[in-house]
Amino acid sequence: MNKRLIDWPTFICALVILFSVVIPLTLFPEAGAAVINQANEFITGIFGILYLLLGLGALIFLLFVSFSKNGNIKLGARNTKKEFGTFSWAAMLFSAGIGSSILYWGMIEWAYYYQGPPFGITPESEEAINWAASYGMFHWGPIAWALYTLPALPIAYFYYVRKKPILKISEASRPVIGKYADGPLGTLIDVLFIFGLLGGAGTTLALGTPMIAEGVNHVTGIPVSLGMQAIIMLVCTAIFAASSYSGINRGIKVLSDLNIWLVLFLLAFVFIFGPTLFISEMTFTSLGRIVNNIFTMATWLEPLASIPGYNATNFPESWTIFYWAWWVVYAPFVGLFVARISRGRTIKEMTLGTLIYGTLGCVLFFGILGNYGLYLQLSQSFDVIGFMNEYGASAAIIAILDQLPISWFIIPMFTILAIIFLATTFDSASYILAAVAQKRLIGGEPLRWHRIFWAFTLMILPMVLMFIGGLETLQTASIVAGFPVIFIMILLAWSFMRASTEDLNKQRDARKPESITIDNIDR
Ligand code: NM2
Repeated sequence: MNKRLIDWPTFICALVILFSVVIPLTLFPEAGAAVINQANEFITGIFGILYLLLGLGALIFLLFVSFSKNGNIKLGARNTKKEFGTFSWAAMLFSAGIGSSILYWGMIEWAYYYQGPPFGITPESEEAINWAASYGMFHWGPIAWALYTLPALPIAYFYYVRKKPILKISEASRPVIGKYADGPLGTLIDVLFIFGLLGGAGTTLALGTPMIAEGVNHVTGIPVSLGMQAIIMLVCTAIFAASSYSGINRGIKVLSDLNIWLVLFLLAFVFIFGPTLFISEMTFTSLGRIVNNIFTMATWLEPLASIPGYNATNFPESWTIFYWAWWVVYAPFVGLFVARISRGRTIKEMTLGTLIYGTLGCVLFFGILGNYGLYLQLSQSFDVIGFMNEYGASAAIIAILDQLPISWFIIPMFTILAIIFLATTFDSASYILAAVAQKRLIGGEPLRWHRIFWAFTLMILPMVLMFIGGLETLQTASIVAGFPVIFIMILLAWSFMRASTEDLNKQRDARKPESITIDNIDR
């Protein structure tokens, strides 16, 4: 246990902030929940526009970079081969960036939009149905993936082009903040990132645990209780802690592969044994609707909501802003991960690949799982909405699956898949948290005990909140914990542009063939 390797200021500050949230929430649960809800309303109400600007800005920025000179920079020397084939690369980035929440929202998000559509549309009307099938894909679409990809640019650039083994957000900000990266400002950036990720993980667990619990209940008959959910959380933690402990090339990779095969099976099964034609047509039509309306959807803030007497839907705050905040808190972590697996690709390949494969993957989930549930509702084979309003979303998800053939097999498989999906996100998250709270890595990896430490720390807040009955409060933790990460995102984009443009200019002026950028331009 090499204590000198730990970056103590970052480590301690992150824990102090975590406990300064956990302890008051434990002692004063109701007042604590009220404060969190107010902070949440304040941030989404006043600063919602910042999130939407960031989302749209990130997508435009990435498209601009991809087709600029900077996009041709290769991550590695000119003759470096791609470290991973495109299939495993896409599989790994998808498994790390997407957790069990896609099973939850992919299955049930449409039901919320169907009952509470945007743009003042009448609930449960045909128009509401069309938007219900499209909005989920939009919230998991190109803008969301642009938020994930943006931090990968500076990180990958420093790692492979400037050849500094950086696994810290503060380091990736160095071209802009200079030597302050080594002082309190650098620590603050890393701590805010850690805190944001803990909040994002809280949202994931607050949604995932009850769903897994419903699955376990369906299979074993054990009633869903606090104790049972606590055991589920602990089992999940043990799995991802073990995977993180064994490292990227073993546990993390094995789980990712398993994850992708199980997912492909589930999606193919629902597609073939569900309403194949309806699923295909609805997915295709929804894609067209998104392309047609992307700017309307990406900028809709319901400005009339502030006019007295207006019947506000709060749709932007509850959905688009909430989602962008959630993607933002995970983004630096996914950026670190994507950067790490992208050796041998150009910036353009990495960027467009993440945007395209990420979006496609999510379209498959929402298109197949979501439209299956929607079909059950519309064809009146099963009243999903009635069931959900009575028993809750998690139970409704399992009940939808129960309508499939061989559901005795599909439901346990879905439950195991949810656990693995959660684990493949959290194992890489604890790995990256350990890397960020360390001064340097040994053999390119953070210390093992340190990874385990963060695996269990990820679980503390959700566990405490579950016992005091605040799991629902935690669903919006991403918003409150992640607000400062907006500024870190801007810093990272700026940092990449500054460093890569500086190098390209230097190379142009010096015309030295051996300069790093020449070596890294893919021609
Ligand atoms: N995102 C993709 O819970 C999870 O699936 C992790 C969630 C940010 C909405 C990521």
